[in-house]
Order: sequence, then structure tokens, then C-alpha cells
Amino acid sequence: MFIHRYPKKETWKELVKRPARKKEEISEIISEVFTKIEEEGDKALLEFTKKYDSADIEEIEVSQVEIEQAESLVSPALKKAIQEASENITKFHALQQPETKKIETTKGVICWRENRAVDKVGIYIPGGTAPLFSTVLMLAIPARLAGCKEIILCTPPDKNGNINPAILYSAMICGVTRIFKAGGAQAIAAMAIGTESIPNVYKIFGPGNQFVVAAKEYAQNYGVAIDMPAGPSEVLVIADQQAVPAFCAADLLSQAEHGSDSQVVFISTDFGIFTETIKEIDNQIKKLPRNQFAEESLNNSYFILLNTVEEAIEFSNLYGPEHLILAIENFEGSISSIQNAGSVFLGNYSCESAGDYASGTNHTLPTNGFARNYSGVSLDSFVKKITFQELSAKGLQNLGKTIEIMAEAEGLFAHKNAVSIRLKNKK
Ligand code: HSO
Ligand code: ZN
Repeated sequence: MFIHRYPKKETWKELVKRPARKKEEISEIISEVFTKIEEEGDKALLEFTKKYDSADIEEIEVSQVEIEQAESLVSPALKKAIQEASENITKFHALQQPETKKIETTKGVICWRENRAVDKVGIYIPGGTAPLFSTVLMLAIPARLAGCKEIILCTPPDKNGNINPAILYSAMICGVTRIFKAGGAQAIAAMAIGTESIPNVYKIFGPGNQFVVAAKEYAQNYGVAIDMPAGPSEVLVIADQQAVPAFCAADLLSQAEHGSDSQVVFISTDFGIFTETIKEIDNQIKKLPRNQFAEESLNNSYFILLNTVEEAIEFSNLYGPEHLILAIENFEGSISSIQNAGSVFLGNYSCESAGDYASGTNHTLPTNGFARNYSGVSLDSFVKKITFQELSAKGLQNLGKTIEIMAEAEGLFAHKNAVSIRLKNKK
């Protein structure tokens, strides 16, 4: 962990750069995976599953029986929790449904916009060290609310060919239409191209390792859209004199435990809170089962002392964190100055875990500084907006001259004529 005491503004630009990551040359592997899936479909998928997930499966699609079994394997307490989280996520995202507003821009010229769902979407849920069933909720619920017809999910099976029951249960209650046992770049290729078992989709969502990330980028060559550019998870906490060091430490560690490449940034305007939070991290980290990840992540992380909350917000805007926690007294007064952040948590009781699981907001957020130009996943991510216009004869008369003059100035006489011919032959 690095400590910076009152760093000069000239150094901030360097500080906000994310740690350089080893970019292994994987593009060749990815293009081979795509070619193999394109040529051999399911056969290739099954071979990859054997090779990378050590699972010898015959059926790629999860059966109804497996889904029902999963339901009985999830504890009643966890089911109840998943249901409550789903209700909150549904309430929050349902509010994002826009109402269509028509505008008469010129007399007789009416324009408006309507949402249409992306017909077919694919959700990827990684296997690995933590089964992120909460991500199923975050992606499938807005997809269902948006009206996506096909919502498919791919996730790698364990060695015995099974999928974590909480992932299956979450998928079932959120309206996922079909679930497949496929992981890694090959799952992304399958969703982009389509195989005998897995239908191709128009947009792919979800986190993953560097192979999955590279495969999602590559999938765009096949006309598939993706949710957003990816990077390791991060949190920035701003704490003033009234913050609670134990809470701040817990929040920083909750992000650090995600993976060794996560980054956490702590800014305080109070020296006492600053040193106490560092002590608290030392205490709390020992008790965490995933302390290995947290330790490594703290090696990429830094703690800063600054003079004022205003300066801290200025730093945060430059950094553009995925999550921003304002453990400060007057957080309301700072809201309007927050310019770049994925999701913001206000006050001492708004921990990031609330948004990660159950408050209702989405946890699929821009990382790596992309909060400067991207939003997190929302209902919008699952729709396209189509514009409509209706010009009456009077409307074209009113606007026609303007169009003709502009078309002529661009040298596009067919464009001009499309107006002139109507004005001359008005019924
Ligand atoms: N913090 C993660 C989301 C997550 N946390 C899932 C727990 N489970 C996204 O940045
Ligand atoms: Zn998290």
C-alpha cells in the first residue's frame, strides 16, 4: 500500500493512472477459439470444456430437472435473500422505463423516440473462486424488464459437470430463458456465432477473466455488441473527521477481496481517521478467508491525505472510480460536484456491499476510468431507441425550403428533389 501525504496537484495525473497490467499475447488464442467454434460448433465447445474446466459433459444445455434440483439445494434463507434483492433491483430498474414524448419541432412536423428491446441477449457468469450469482440478478432483471425475448446464460460447469445451485436458482427466478454449461472465450464465441445448442445473441454482458474480456472485444467483429469495456474492480473512499475507521477499512477490504488486481483508494482530510483506518485494515484483513487476494490488491492501492473535501472530490473526478463512498458529514453538499463515478454511496451507513447485492442499483459499472465516459448497466443497456417522424403536407411546406437550401449547399440534388417533387405535386 502506498501513502501520499498532501500530494501536489501536478502529481495527480500520474496517481490516477491504473496499475499497468501484463497484457499477455492472447489475441491469437482468441481467434483460434472463434474459428474452431465457427467450424465445429458444439463438438469444439465440448472439447474446450473438457480441456479448460476438466468436465466431461454430454449435454451443454442445463435441463429442467437440474434447475429443479438446484432449487432444493439453495437454503431457504438464501432464497429469501435472493428474492428480496430481486424485488429491490426490479423496483429500481422498472423506474427507468421512459415515457414516449412527442414533439412538434415545426408546425406539422412531429418527432418522437420509442424503445425496442434487444431481441436476444447473452449473459456470461464466470466460474472461478466466487460464484457471482448476484450478477445474474443485475443483468437478467433489467433484460426481462426491457422485454428481451431471449435471455441466455453461459457459465462454466465444475469438474462434475454441475453449476452452482445459487446461479441456477437466480437465473430461474429472473427470467433467464436458457442456461448453458460453457465457460471462457469459447462461451463468448458460441454466443456470438451460435452452435447447434447455443443460439447466437445480439449483445453480450458480464464479467470474466482476461480471456473472456478479450473474447468479448473480438465478438464485436461478428456484429455483436458488448456491455462495456472491462477492467478490475475498484473503490475510492473519501473520509472526513466524522468517518468511522472500522467501516472505511471494511469497505476498502470488501473491494480488495474481489481479486488481486482490484484497486482501492482511500482519501482522508483527517490525520487521525487516516492512521486509524490503516490500523483497522491490518486487524480486519487477518480474519478474511480471501486475505491473499486482499493483500495483493492492497499492493496496487494507495492512501492519500488531502486538506479539504473539495480537493478530495476533485481528485476523485480525475480518477473516475467505479464506486465512490463519501464518508463525510456534508455529503449532500458534495453531490452536485461529483462528475465522474459509476455509483456513489452516501454517508457512514451506505456500504458498497449494499449496492453489490440488494439495495436495487446495478453493480455492473464502468471501471478503469471509464466512469468518465460510460454509465453502468441499466434498462437502457438492453434497448435500442428508434426515432419516428411524421410530416403532414403542411409540415413539409413549412420546413421544405430549409431542407432544399441545405441539400443544394451540400450538392445533393436528389435530396433536394425529394422535397421539391412533393411540394409541386401536393394532393
Ligand atoms: N463489486 C462487484 C460486484 C459484486 N460484489 C458481486 C459482490 N458480488 C462489482 O464491482
Ligand atoms: Zn463487490
